[in-house]
Amino acid sequence: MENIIRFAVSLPEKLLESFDKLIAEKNSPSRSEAIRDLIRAHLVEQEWTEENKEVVGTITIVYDHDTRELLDKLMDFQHHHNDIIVSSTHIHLDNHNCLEVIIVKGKGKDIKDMADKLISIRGVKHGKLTTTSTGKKL
Ligand code: NI
Repeated sequence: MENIIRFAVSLPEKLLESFDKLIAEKNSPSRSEAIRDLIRAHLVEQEWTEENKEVVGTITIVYDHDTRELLDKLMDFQHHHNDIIVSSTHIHLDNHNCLEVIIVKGKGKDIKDMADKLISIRGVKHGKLTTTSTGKKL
């Protein structure tokens, strides 16, 4: 079991009030858990800016499969990035719209560049990269 260290934090009263309000809205079980989550979020954000750190994430895209040549383009694109793409899942939302979740692993900058290119392919209606961590340093 990991050692837990207690430390005191001094904050302006107003800032603490705002924080407590946020904690209540987010249903966080305690200030400690909320602060741990904030620290982890900050560390993950930092990992994505480091050059040699391996990070993981997901790219979610929504597109109309009737758009001309789009399926071929998306397939081609994913084959060309098989060093980053670990897996993908496709679901058919309705008669036209598809949702795809692509799991990625690699260097933050490579993933961000790849996600930007993928999301900007003509016919992709919406796309979003979610950045997270391998969890090793958290
Ligand atoms: Ni589909």
